[in-house]
Formats: sequence, C-alpha cells, structure tokens
Amino acid sequence: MTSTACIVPSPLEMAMEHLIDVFGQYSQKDQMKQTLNKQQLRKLMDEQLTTLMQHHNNQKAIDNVFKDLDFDGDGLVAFEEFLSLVAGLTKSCNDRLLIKEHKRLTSQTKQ
Ligand SMILES: [Ca+2]
Repeated sequence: MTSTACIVPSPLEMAMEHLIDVFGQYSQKDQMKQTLNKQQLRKLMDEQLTTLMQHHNNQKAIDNVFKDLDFDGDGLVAFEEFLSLVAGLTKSCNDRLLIKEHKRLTSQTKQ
C-alpha cells in the first residue's frame, strides 16, 4: 500500500534545505562543484548574517573568515567548508543562550 499523504519536512530538514538554498543563491557552479569566492562570501555574510556579523563586518574580518574556511587552500569556499562557518556560529549562539539561561537561573535563586 502506498501513501498519498503529503510528507511535511521537520524543522531540521527545513533548516537543511534553507542552508542549501542560501549557499546556492550566492555561489557559482562549476560542473559538479559549487563554491563561493571572497566577494560572494562577503555578500552572503552581509545579507544573511547581519545580526551576528555586526561587530565583525570589516574586510580584515572577512579575510580571516575566508582564510579559516578555505581548508583545502584553493581560494574558494565549497559547501562543506561553508558548513563549518554555520556550525561554528550555531555553536557560539547556543553557548551564549546557555550562559544567559544560567545567569537568569542563578539570579532567581539569589532573590
Ligand atoms: Ca576551498
């Protein structure tokens, strides 16, 4: 028996799809490889990471991010290299949320 019910993607699956879409919007395709050059990475960060990058939005910071992401040193950022940026920023956000929650809980117990 086959199901005709519409399969609704989970929030995590939707987030994965959004990551793929965003990378695709800013990257260039060269046969089977999709990559970002430095200008494309800067544009992506300017437009998609505005809140997170507001204090690090200068050319030197972008140069350092690009250098850190380009693991294979080919002068381009591939999708898997881009994912390390997303993972690092997501971890950083989670860490900040945990610290904020910890401070909130400890201040409540002192009152
Ligand atoms: Ca690379």
